[in-house]
Amino acid sequence: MTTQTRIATQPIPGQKPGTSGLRKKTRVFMQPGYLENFVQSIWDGIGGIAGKTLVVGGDGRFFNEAAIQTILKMAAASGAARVIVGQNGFLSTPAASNLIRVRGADGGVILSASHNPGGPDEDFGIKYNMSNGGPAPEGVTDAIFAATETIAHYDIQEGPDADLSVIGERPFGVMTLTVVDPVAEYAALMEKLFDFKAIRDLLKSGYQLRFDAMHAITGPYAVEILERRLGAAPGSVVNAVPSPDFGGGHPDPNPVWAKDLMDAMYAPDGPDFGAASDGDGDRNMIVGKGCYVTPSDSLAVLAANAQLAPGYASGLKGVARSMPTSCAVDRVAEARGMPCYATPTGWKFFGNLLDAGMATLCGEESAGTGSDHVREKDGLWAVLLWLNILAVKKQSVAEVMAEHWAEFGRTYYSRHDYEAIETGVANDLMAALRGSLGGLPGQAAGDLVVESAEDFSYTDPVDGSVASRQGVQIRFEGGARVVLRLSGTGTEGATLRVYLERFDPADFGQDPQGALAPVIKAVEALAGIAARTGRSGPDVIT
Ligand code: VG1
Ligand code: CO
Repeated sequence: MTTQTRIATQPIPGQKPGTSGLRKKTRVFMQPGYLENFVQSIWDGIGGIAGKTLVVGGDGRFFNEAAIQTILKMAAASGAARVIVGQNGFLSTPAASNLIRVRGADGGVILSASHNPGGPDEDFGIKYNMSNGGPAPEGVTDAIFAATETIAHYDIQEGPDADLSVIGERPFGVMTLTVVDPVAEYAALMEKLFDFKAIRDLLKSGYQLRFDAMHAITGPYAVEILERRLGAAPGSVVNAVPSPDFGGGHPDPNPVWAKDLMDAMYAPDGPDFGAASDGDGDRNMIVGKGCYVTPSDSLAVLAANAQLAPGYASGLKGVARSMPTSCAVDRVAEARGMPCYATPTGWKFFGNLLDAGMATLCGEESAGTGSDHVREKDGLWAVLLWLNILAVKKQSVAEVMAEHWAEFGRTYYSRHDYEAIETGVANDLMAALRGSLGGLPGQAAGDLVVESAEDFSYTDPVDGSVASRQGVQIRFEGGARVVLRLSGTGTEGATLRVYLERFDPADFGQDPQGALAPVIKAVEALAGIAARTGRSGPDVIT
């Protein structure tokens, strides 16, 4: 027996979605009514869910299944027709995006705090995706936030939890619950896009591969695709079993948090190809034997070579990058005569370009790359596209990079993060910098001279919507650039991100931090980071 109950509630401050949904400490989400208020506000913000079909799943972190049970009971109480859930509540972010699309769902709820650690004292998150499979655009997240500010009650079904362990279809209250294999439909899509035979032949030839799933959601996907379908040696996928706290680590695929993989790849007898993905499976890191590929360079290489994979054989309609991502891909686009768009940080800004057929490939410097096959960035997809390219070119990762730089030049790039700064200090720093922009052009900064300075504003070429204050962008004479913005995914204080780049047409062998030293000095002169924050250097350098 199930009964619907209407529970009186009141607005809870601070439920404003950031770069990628609402992210808070797990204990905040576990407070009575906190999740319920936000979920009801999603339903209210999108105009109700009566008669609709939703996809629901998450990255398996602590509180994942409990949150899904609440969402199912709230979907049933608000009259949803059907909810499709991954077995045991598991779905990677790109797999959820794919399911929304292939099942013709009206939308989906994805539970994840992505690259942030998980556990009772770490982070949790929730976001809503639209019927195209992509993150809700700002107009929708604004409506959801507005609903959180006026909420007076939520509806929930009482009674037992749903059984998510058994695949199949059954009633749950008034709606139908469909529990699916989280991997099957995603793996089928990958088989359509890539030349599995060519990759299988490469792996059969003694090629050594190591994929670090970082105890996160991609483990089951990578084991099925890389080991079972493509024949990588058993054990090639490491840390393959998802754990609620990611083995106590940061599921963030970069040289800092995936240090074990980096060490293995730089060992004398290391594997030929290494990769890692993040908590919810939408980010990727690519590293060859003794050769780390920055995400911005990876995007450029994929843009230059995607046509070697069957799914992209007819070429790319265009490419897009987030504004702080390096301009390496712009050079590929220019050489190949394709349009290249620069959007604000966050995947939601790519959706319209992909839907309109204006871009095929998109990417962010934060290790996210993807295409129009879904409407999220996709970690395993990037790994498979790389493997497909390597299988066709019959080159090592280092050879591919050398050839790429020889053709397009090298854009040295790095991101410096200052984490958990006091919010007031971070806001003051950005405000002072914004206030100074008008006077900067022509001014010296360290050994460089400012060419232009702006607070980035984006007008969506499809629907005309405007996103302003998206980060300070300063260009220097001679082609260097720095971007400063505050993170929108953190849960403690503020994180200042400083994105540094310098183009070099000829000298490809430098250490990136050395190559960027003049830019680092210039940004210190302009923003006074050390003096304002009291920090002697960044907490994380990627
Ligand atoms: C970060 C990255 C951004 C990415 C976002 C979500 O945002 O910089 O590029 O889209 O995380 O990634 P911010 O606001 O902290 O800089 V994930 O893998 O959450 O889905
Ligand atoms: Co992620």
